[in-house]
Amino acid sequence: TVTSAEANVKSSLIVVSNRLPFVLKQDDQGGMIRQASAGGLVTAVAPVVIKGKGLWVGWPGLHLPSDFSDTQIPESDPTDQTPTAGLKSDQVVTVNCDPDLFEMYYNGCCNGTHWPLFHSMPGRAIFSADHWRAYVAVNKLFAEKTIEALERCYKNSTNKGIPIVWVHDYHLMLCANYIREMAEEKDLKFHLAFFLHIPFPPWDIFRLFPWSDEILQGMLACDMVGFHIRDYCLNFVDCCQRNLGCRVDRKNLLVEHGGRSVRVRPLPIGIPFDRFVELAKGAKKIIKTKQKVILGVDRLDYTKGLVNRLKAFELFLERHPEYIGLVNFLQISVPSRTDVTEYQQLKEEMDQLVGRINGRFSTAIWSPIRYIFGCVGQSELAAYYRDAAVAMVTPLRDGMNLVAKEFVACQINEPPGVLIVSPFAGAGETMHEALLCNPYELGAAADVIYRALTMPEDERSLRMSRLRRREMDTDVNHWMRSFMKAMGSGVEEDDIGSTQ
Ligand code: ADQ
Repeated sequence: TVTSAEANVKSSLIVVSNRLPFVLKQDDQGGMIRQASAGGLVTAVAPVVIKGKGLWVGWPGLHLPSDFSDTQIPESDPTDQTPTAGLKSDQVVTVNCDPDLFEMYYNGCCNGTHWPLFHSMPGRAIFSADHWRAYVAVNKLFAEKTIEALERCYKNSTNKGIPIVWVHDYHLMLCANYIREMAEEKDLKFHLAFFLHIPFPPWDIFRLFPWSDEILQGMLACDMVGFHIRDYCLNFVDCCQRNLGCRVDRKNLLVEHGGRSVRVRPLPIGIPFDRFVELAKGAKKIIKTKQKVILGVDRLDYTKGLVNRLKAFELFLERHPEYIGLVNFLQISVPSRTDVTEYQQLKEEMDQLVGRINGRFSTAIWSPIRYIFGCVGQSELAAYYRDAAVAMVTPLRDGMNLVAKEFVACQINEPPGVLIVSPFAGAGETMHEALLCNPYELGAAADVIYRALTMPEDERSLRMSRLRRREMDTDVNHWMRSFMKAMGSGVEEDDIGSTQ
């Protein structure tokens, strides 16, 4: 008999994402090693895949030889403690693709077109038919591999429930449609869902994409389509009605398509809250100055509003020279998409801006901005989050933004610090007790910095305790449960992993 938590996962989960939850690397002996990744998404999703004997379909982070077989994927290292350690190699389906085609799909269509367009920055988007063809081809390839995963799932699993296929993000918006077509030919039964991690733009932006109908049809092949917040759901519903002429129900968030009723759901993602609390409790102190620290942590991406943030800080120093020598801005930027020109230009712009502001305000013993360009470890990050007086999370546009949530989780000291968040991030919609700051309006942003630095202790405590309570209650495991519930699949508490 099947006992314990496994019995409670009624359906196997097949996750389809651009990247696998680990990367494969060639070792010195010509063999292959698995290097785990520890993001919050993986932490929550991997245990459900593992326990339900599901599978994960994705690109392994390197281009494999064309004769590569998934039987060559190594098992995880016995010392591996990460959530994917229990994912057996036969639960993984790699997508291997011609490097030139992958480049046009990934840097071309995904990051060159969809990323800026979906963040409502059409001026930065490149519209190329070649890139689009590559996107179509790679989405088909992912769909073929998902069918392989479904067949494997039927063969291996003892679960009686119908498997759930869960496709992730803007890289794979066409995939569900191909999966449905290919599966119909083979008479495979499954539930199909999609989740978008970035915003879904309003219709007048979305329609600029020459193949926008195909994108909608791709997503509408699902039984359920999830977004972080209701506004993105409504944008999507609106586009389905205006582009495709679908019948829609805005109140209940339903779209009729192909004789089916597609559910559209807000599913705001959370973080592994308890894990960040533990990290913050154990992290060594790094910030040792008496100066108050204003913190920024982001991928170096033009959507994150880094240039505006530094300019707002410059204006703050101009208006409040009494803070010279008393406050530091610490910006930690992790390099991202470094082979894309837009990102190289942003790096240069940031380097110059930091230099200019530091040159303008520095004294012999103090400089206003410290700028770390690199990835910092989780424990170090927790120490910065814990000891900062203010966190500025001010993207120009952002699906959710996990940094805002990680900061509040790590604010374990009394009195706590202050969170400043942009209303144009999903987090700005849900984290009501944060100070709102429009990053486009530099004067107002400078005033918000002043307000954060001068906020009375009791107000800081009240705001932070409410923010922390909400993030604790709606952590990433809550998100995973909400997804399974929205799919109508019973999952017991035990099946969603502990995040510590
Ligand atoms: P991202 O655009 O990557 O995610 P975000 O949600 O902020 O943005 O997540 C970034 C992650 O990277 C955080 O977990 C953070 O700790 C980490 N990170 C950032 N800078 C770092 C550094 N210098 N060193 C180490 N770690 C660093 C996309 C969407 C978001 C959405 C998420 C999840 O764009 O809007 O919240 O997916 O759905």
